Amino acid sequence: MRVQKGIDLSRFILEEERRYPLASGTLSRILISIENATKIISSHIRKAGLVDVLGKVGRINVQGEEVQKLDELANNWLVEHLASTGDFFAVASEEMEKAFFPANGSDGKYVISLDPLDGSSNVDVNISVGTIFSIHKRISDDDASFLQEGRKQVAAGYVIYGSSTMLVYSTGNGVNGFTLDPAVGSFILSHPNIKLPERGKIYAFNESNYKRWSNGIRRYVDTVKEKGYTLRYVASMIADVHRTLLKGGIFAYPADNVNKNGKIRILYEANPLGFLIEQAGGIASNGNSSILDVKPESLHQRTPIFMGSKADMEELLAILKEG
Ligand code: P6P
Repeated sequence: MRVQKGIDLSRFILEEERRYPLASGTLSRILISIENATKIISSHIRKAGLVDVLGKVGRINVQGEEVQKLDELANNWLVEHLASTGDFFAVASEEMEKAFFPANGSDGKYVISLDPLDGSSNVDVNISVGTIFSIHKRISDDDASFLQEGRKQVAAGYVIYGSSTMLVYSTGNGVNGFTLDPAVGSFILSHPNIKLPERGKIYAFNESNYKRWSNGIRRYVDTVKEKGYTLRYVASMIADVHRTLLKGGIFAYPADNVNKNGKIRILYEANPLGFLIEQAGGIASNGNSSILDVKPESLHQRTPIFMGSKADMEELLAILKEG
């Protein structure tokens, strides 16, 4: 679809829907409900230091992590907004141990997996965080619909609350980025048809884990350091992947002798962000195969993850193959 900068997200979504005469408009309505919920989150994050939304709730979530106040608020705003559409049979979230089945969602055609506020521990120190979403078609009357391969996502995207608030998403026809204009409260197309550079001289690995990595990972990092690559690591996946989408290079969270299955969750981190990376011409892998071909076995399953520029990823995967 030919797109021009400056159109707002709502019009872009509706124009994209027009390409599918059989479209019922449900997916468009869902994307607009995500847009509205994330505007509320953005507004609260922008003034977090002034209102009582910083700090911890004093509870540990299903991940074994301290729940931040904004985690809980972001989850509640999103789930309430999405449940009210009646379009979701079920909602899964990093913040909820089990899937939620909205009362008015019994005829819902979709299920959605959410990371309401990825990297939330960074909010207190004003580092970028984000909301990540992944949408699949409903194929069952239970939570098995969430356990589909990432390649079957009908839409995936994120909102990054950074120096500006941006929504980046794909329905399988490329990746487009929209910047929130706070003056008018609309997301405006600012980054049409995002394509990853073929190579980027940036590696985003938490190198403090070096001693815990396999020999292959260490060999790759040693290689890129020799080639003069720059290390950039925010410890907020959304920020690291957003930069990778625009500047190239690789974001990775490998398995190590502490996180034996990796740290990143398949359903609401690796799959949606991997979908965008592959839609933008990059590669997203668990080290052995495309992450989008992995069939998850549980809602909060973790995975080793490597995603980024095609040339860099091919070199990494070749080194990992050597063992
Ligand atoms: P580490 C945030 O908690 C997160 O899930 C990702 O956003 C981020 O990439 C990763 O963990 C950071 O983990 O162990 O490097 O601090």
